[in-house]
Amino acid sequence: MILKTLVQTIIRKTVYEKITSHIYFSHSIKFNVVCRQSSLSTNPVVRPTGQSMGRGPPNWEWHMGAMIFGGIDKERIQLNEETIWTKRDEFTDKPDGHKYINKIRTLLFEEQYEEAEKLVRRHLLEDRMPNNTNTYQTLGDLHLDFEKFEQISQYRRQLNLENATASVSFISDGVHYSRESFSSNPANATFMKLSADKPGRISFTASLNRPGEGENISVDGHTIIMNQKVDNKDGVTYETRIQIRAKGGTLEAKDKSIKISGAAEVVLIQVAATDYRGENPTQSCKKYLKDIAEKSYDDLRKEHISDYQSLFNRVSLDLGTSDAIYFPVDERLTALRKGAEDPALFSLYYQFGRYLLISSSRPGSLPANLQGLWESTLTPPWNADYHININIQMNYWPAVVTNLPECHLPFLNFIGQLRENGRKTANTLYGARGFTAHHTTDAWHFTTAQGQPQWAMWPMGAAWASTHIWEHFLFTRDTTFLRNYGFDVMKEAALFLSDFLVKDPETGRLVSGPSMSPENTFFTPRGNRASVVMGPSMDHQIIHHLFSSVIEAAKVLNAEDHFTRKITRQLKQLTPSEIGEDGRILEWSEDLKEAEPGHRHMSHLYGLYPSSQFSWQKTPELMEAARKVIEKRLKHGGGHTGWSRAWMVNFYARLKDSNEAYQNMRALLTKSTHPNLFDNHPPFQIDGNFGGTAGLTEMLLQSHQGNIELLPALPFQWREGSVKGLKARGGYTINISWSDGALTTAEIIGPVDTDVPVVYNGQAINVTINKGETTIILAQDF
Ligand code: FUC
Repeated sequence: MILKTLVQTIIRKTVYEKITSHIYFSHSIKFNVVCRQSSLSTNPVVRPTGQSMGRGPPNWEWHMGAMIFGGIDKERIQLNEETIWTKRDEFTDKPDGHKYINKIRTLLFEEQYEEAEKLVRRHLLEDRMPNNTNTYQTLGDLHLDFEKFEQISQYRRQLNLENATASVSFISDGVHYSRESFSSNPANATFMKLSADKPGRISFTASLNRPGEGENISVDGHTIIMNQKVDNKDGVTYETRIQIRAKGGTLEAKDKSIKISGAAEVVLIQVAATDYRGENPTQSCKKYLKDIAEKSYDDLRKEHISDYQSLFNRVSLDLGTSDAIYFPVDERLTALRKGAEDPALFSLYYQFGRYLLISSSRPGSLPANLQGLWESTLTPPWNADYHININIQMNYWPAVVTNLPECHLPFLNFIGQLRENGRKTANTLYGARGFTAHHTTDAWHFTTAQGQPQWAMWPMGAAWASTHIWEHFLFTRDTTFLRNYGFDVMKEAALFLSDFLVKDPETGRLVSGPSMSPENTFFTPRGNRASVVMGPSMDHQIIHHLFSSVIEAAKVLNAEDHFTRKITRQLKQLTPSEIGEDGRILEWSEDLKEAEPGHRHMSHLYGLYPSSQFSWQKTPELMEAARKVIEKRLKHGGGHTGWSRAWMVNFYARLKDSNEAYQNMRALLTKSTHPNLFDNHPPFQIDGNFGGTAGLTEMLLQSHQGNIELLPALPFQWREGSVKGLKARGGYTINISWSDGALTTAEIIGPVDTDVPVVYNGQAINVTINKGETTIILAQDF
């Protein structure tokens, strides 16, 4: 279980408007999110198993989080456990889909889009509304009710990213009160210590609640217990326990709460578990509490910090500083909106993204969902599920480049778990082998096509996700992982694509379909809006990425066979990305008129990022055409969701346009970021945080063209700085320093003896790396 502590201003606008919250990071507390008044949050808890999936099945672990609101008289601690999922619905593939596939294809080739879509709805898509699927939910709230504090001063609420602890402190009637919270991965528990600098001053009533139906709440000695089956249907059964350790004072157990009076210090310990993986939640909770029964708060805190820092400290980033660091985060964001420069706010945002990933994705846990795991309601937007047509992939873009490969594993493992259902879906809907998944899934791994054609008719989710396995290998060179797990998954995803491709009767090339370009629509020749086509560009770019990855992986593992030879041939016949009359990359294989030119998805630029099929060296015309796509999208209001804006940053970094990359990074912070730095889709959706962290990395280091490129898109606003510990493909660790906007030194540490081309400012040099040694490169070497 992980525990990290994240201070969050309330995301819900109505609530936010009631409070004036200030969160800031200052120079002395460079990585603190600090607020002056109420309303924040804490976060998750994960337990790493230390196992690579290639070395056997992972031990399942629980993963919890919390959000600390920081109220003075009333403290609310909103609790999360990553496996709290409803299970209302089973998803079933339409049974006769495969019988209609060829008919649908023929209609699409004949440009009879309307008729094709009718058949798609009737025979391929399970019809349901987007918010009518299974849902990830909050665990509930721990409430601390204090007697009224008088004469409050020096209120401060902060999240310290360097040690993943949240704190609230203030002075009342001359007494200094503080509350410190963290979620501990090694301890499988969330802690809050309440203290005061005068004895006997801690008095409050602790209670639990959940906005669900009929929760069972009871008190057993010093412990409050709450449990229930979520949704009263087939959802998981959960339990949470709050154990109270008090120094001095008295504890009075009530029916459903505990009253603490006159204590010198109180430590609250929260544990939680569900039966998602078959365990008995009560037994699990008791075990977690028993395992830490002999440990002191200080020891547990040390253990937590050391666990967290073993990941967090791998990367340090300095983009320069300014007086802004002495102000709260919300004021800094406001100042940024008004045009101020604040380089340290970008490095803070960057490390916040790493903090969030460490806190929501550890080996053995479920992957980070649309809210990471910090969902505060029973009815989250899009069910806080796993959208696999951009969102979950973006969650994992920063994982390997920012030196957190362990945090990538939950996603990589999850892809493999889609296979069982995905095989059935591939066969039933398309008559194909291999496995497939559509635009979204959940903790129960459904893979069927459900909803409207505009988002659902897209069997590319598993394929895109599977490319992450190869990217993981490129950065880690973990051949065991590839051999024992990754290769099989990639190959099976590619098998589906291989069967799914058909020859376009007009061009003779291979095209994919029925499919669509997430989630855009076009006007048909009859003037209607439609989305389903043969050959959307993104499909072909994903297929190119996955097929090339499988072929390369087979070379690494010496596992070339009939299938890899087949996809090598198919790759050559695949329809390439093409440029339309207006100079933009075509989104669909025909030059169709998009209904929403400012659409948030820019799927046909997949080849620019996250894939690397477009480059200035090899395909400059596609790079120019990609730029034109972005410009048109932006001109028509694109980039309006957090993740869309974050994708822009990555695109511009790949285009090596430092100014546009920076301006879009600024826009991400000024237009799509809550005062606590959570991404604002709107509403809160965590992908933009992760996409922003990935994009910033991409501005400083790239390694997708067979070389290591230093500072490919460094904006002049970050003219003094350094970064340490980034990862490049090939398994290199890279440190870079710059001054006055220009490289000063770079250090490369490689896992093997080799030569590697290093590029800076358009100049390439060949650098010899000795395994494990640091090779220093100076600006004058270029
Ligand atoms: C995709 C996006 C939406 C949203 C949803 C969760 O469908 O198009 O903007 O992010 O996922």
